[in-house]
Amino acid sequence: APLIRLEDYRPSDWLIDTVDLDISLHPQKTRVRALIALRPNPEGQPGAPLTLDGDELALKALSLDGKPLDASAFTVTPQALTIPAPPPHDFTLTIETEVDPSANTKLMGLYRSSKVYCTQCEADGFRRITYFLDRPDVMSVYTVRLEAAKAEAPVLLSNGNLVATGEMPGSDRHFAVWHDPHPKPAYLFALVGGALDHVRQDYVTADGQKVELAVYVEPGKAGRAGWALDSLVRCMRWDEKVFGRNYDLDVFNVVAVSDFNMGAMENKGLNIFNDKYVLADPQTATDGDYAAIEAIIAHEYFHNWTGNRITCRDWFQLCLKEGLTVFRDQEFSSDERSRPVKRIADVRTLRSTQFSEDAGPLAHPVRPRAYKEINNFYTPTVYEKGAEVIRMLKVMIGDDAFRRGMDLYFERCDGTAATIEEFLACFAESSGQDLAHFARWYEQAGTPTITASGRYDAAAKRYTLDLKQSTPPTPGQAEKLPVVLPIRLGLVGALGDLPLQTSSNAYAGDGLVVLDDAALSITFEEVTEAPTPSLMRGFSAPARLDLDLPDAALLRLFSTDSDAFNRWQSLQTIAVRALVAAGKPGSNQQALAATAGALGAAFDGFLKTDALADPAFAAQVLRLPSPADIAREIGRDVDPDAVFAAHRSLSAAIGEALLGNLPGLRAALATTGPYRPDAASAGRRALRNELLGLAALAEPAEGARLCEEQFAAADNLTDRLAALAAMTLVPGARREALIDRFAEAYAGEPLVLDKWLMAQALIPESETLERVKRLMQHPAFSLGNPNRVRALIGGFAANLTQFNRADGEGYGFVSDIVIALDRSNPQVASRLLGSFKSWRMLEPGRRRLAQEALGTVARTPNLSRDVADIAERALA
Ligand code: DPP
Ligand code: ZN
Repeated sequence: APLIRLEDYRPSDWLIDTVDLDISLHPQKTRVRALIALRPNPEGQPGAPLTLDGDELALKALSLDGKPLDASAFTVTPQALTIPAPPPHDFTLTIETEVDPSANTKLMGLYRSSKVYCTQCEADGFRRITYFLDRPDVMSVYTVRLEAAKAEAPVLLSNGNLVATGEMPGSDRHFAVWHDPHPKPAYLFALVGGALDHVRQDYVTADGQKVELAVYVEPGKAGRAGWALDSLVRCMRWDEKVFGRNYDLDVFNVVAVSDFNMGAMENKGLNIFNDKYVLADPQTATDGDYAAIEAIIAHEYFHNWTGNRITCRDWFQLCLKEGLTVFRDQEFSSDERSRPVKRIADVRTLRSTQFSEDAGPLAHPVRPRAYKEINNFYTPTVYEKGAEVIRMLKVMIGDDAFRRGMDLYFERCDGTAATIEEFLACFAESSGQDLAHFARWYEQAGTPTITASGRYDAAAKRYTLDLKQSTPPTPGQAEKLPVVLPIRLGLVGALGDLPLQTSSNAYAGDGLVVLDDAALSITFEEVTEAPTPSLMRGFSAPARLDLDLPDAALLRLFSTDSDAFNRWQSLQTIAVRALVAAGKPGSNQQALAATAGALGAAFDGFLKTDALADPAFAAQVLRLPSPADIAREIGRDVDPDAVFAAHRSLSAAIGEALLGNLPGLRAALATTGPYRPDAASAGRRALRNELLGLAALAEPAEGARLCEEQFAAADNLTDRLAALAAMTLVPGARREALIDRFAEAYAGEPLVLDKWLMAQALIPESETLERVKRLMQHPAFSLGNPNRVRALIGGFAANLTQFNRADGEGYGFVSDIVIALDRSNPQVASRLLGSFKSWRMLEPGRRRLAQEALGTVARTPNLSRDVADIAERALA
């Protein structure tokens, strides 16, 4: 496949001002008639040929300005329809194609999911519906007529506003016409047709426009759509208040479908969702699901401005909409819930997904410079690191300049397909700062390490902080330059933060130091006692911090730091340090016992005093970094079994230290009354269930009894699933019995059974591979449904010890599935292959076996571009 490069970008030679689609839905033979109005682009090449993209299309008819086009006037290949000598002026094309939605297992373009017609066009699915200039900088006004059998598709939806509906006389068919006045790229086109129930609500925007909101779901599931609708109303108000953004159509529809490659899609006025991120009731969704639905509903809604009204010039600019929109949804959730707890959760995700990507062969800049398959760049780097870059920008220029920059961006770029340069120019202007150096965050891959050390001169009352930065090489970028690192900091004394006084240029005030060179020394004056530095408060940059504080100083930060994030980080750092040391082969386990003692005592004291004041925070404090986090920190010659054993032993020892406290605390944390999904109630459940997991490790028999009791007594899925998860830590007949009870209780609930599949796939025991193979035969599993595959196979691939079995069987199993799945759904297959991204950090035996499995994939004939690209880059 050819490499597509940012530097080769050229404007389209042709533009399409309007698109009239007439789509007659049929399970196997859907007819699409597209009338497109073409115009030479003044910025393009005059007299250029017209090449329309296409993929797996059957062309049925083609006319130009209403007259059938002679066969000699155009050519059709599998990927394109070309008119070599088009008229040198405006003209129309009428293109008729036929597509088979039932045969579309790639879930790109038009397909059927449980009898519902739906579409997915980002990044390049529209070319699977009709021939088109399928690129985001071609923006058109769409009018869409949909026609279908009434019984099969009583509901017919597309983008924009509904302008007409009617029956087809003398037939069982009906139609609906939708018009979207906002020009948009083809990737935002959508349609839905099917028998669906819905819930609805009226909304009035801040500028007085009435909007009909609706959430459509499978028949019988309307009772589970309320939370999504409620979240939608809240995020619409929030965007008005915080970003001054109002909605701009008469309707806003959300549709849940059960077969979906991604989480959700922001099609203009018609968001289509993976049903996992819409459906919720206390019996079938966990607290985590409620929070995720709220966040993703908001994310897709926020795209209406950051993505749709202002879209991307080309796919290299993907982070322009994704990083920014993730930042916006994170801010929304922070305002709706607890800001520090949200930050901690987001940083956990960033480290586990993005830092690991950055450390391996699939590392790439936030704005990639080249790609073979754009679908492989919907990554944690583009999304999560992209959001971190926006967050740093806000820290650097301040809240006011950030808001004015956003306003300027909305004003200046509305209705355009924009670039990162245009975005940054708005903030350079609003802040008066030169952001040229800051822009390096978009170009340079890899996670910087900040190395810090401090010296206190008691006589001079002077504290000097030495800071250095370095970024390791990544594929294609051997040499790294310094990036702009905003470091929020404080100097913590016995009674809390000390005043900061310095004359350094790097000090921006308000506890912010900017490290933009390779090294920096900064001296604080009038420091009246030996301080403990608290660096990277709130995780002010997506970097690693290397600061050698003794455990006693970290424990002091835990009790006195004013920054909640660093309070949490302090104990995590103690745990990481001990686990990294103990997880290396042949290491000394003595140190681990000392750490278990120190952490156990800290947790115990914390739980006895202020944990109940903020249980959600306490749950985060008690949750150790995962074994995968430790493996990544070790970074080379990793033995997953040794890492896991160290982790197990520390967790169990901490559990033992807390045992005396457990019953009383769990009783005090029990929620009363019916289940409510709010953050405070969820926090109590989270801490209570964290303690359950520790109990299961520390005292398996008693832990198992508690799990059984909690499973039987619970009135909600959160507590029942937590009981199952804790029970999976305790091998034996009681575990198998609870697994069976769970399956019986939730038979007929595919989304709940996904969690059941995943909980089993994650069991860290050598029998798990056989169990997973057995579960593939279970009626709850299907290789054709992305959610099922991600739960069972994706779950197994995330199982550190079992995916990385020393005999290589885990690799062989997953790579075989990747090869099989690639024939039906390349996107899901290539995501799964991404599980190999950390193979180079393993010890030599596993490294060789993982490399062989990747090689087997790479040598398979007729691979999709998606899978071939990942295999090739992973091996490079
Ligand atoms: N639907 C995906 C998202 O919102 C891709 N745009 O991130
Ligand atoms: Zn998005």
